[in-house]
Amino acid sequence: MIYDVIVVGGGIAGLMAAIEAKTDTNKVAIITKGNIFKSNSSMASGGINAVLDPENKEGVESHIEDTFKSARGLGDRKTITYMCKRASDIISKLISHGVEFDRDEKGNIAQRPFGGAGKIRTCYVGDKTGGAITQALIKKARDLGIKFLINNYVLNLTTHERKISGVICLRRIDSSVLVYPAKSVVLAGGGYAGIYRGNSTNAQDYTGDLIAVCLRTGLSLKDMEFIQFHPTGIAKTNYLVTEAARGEGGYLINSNGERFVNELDTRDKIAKAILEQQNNGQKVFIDLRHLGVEKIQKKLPSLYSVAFNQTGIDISNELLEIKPVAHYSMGGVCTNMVDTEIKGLYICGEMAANGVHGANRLGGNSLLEGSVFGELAGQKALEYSKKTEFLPIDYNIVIKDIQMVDKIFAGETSKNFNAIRVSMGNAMYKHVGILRTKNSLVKAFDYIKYLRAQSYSLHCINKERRNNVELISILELRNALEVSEAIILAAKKRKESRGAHFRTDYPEMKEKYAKHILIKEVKKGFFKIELENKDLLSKFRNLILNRE
Ligand code: MEZ
Repeated sequence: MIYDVIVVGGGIAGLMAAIEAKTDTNKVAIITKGNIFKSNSSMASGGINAVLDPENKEGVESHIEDTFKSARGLGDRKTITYMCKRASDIISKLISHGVEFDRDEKGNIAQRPFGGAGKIRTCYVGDKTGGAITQALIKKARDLGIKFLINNYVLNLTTHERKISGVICLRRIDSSVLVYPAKSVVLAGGGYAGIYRGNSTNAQDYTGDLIAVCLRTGLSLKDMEFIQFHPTGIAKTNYLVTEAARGEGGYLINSNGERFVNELDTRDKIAKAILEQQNNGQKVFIDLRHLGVEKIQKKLPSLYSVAFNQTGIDISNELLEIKPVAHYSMGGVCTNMVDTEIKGLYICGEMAANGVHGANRLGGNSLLEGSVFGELAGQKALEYSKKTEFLPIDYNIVIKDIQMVDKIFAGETSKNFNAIRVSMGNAMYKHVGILRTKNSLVKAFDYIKYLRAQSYSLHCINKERRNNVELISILELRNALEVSEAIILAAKKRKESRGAHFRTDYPEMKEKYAKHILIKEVKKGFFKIELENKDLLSKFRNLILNRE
């Protein structure tokens, strides 16, 4: 089957893109590697930021300013402005697609306070906002006749003269390598915070597969060192304690019962303050007892039941121990809004480094970014598909992918992919976590290099081709290790502290580093890493603009 537009990723950005790209006559498909209901978007529980009245110029301006300030000097004003101005219309569009936001007594959309925000602007559906939005969009996409190609793992992209021509996938059901030709492609495959396995809110397969695919396609990565640690994961299980818990009035306290931070500060500052408490031997808890059981059950019903089911704690009566956990990746593939250096290829959502979040993202801006830039990517992909033809598929890459899969099945191994995956997550959390030093980064680099070498001698122990979980895990692991190396290299290069990147050996923010770090794979396994030279980035932007 061939499709005019293929979207990879079933989170909010991918769904919005597919819906925008669909017409009565064209063919649009969404490819996902797993369960469509388990995207990371559905984990962003607390809400989506928007100034609802577009005439409220001052309100929109303050959203722009808060976002820009939070990005710590690495925000792109043009992209941020576009997103904040589009927010009100996006909320209306989501409502028309079936999202039922919570309302106040007067019937207006209710909003709650969120961290780093000068004004109250976070719209929500209880504490299941991301889940509610993605469910409505999945239904809308189905009604429009968008095809869901689930359980397809993207191996590579094919291009012809730097124009997109198709997507190469591994079909999980029988491990066969397939090519889906397309006139245009949108990538919205999520971020890479799942690399911090065992220390992350992300679903465990959010480990940057498509980011590695983009590296292999010759695209540049940007801001890879900026991993957002959400201040509050349940200490026992890493499950997200939504920021809405603090937005609704929850406190953070230590073992002495003392509050030690402004709970509505930005996430980078709160996560660091919590870690400092823990390093001083304190445990840290979220205290919601004063909110009362009625408010908790109304505003935070999922947290109430999850906390009880996972830990036996009744949050209306007891303290819940928390710890910071990897939650979001600010870095990703370098884009200009949604455009890339490859014609017909658009990138949006968490995997795009479009400059909206810079060094630190505001809570509630991820669902907004996903929907706004998903919408734009879908519109652009549709327009492009109308004026182009299907282009030749590069079968050299397809053959190499078939050979790679056969090789993983053919050999024997004594190594265990799961042990390597767990070691990777622990090493990244320990050495490339909230606090970093040159020594910790060098240690992490050597270790990841070692694991990377090991990963190339991994083979499937189970040789059955139907639904082989091992095969996907090995491929994911190789990608994750490649992305880990990029994170560490960028973190080593940034000899300062800024936003979510804190170097204890360079605790100050430095003017010299008010720049992005760009990474490109120059040959298999070798990265070129450079501090952005303004000309370089504007050259890249011009390249894209001149094409249009
Ligand atoms: O934007 C987010 O990451 C978000 C809303 C998370 C949350 O705490 O609920």
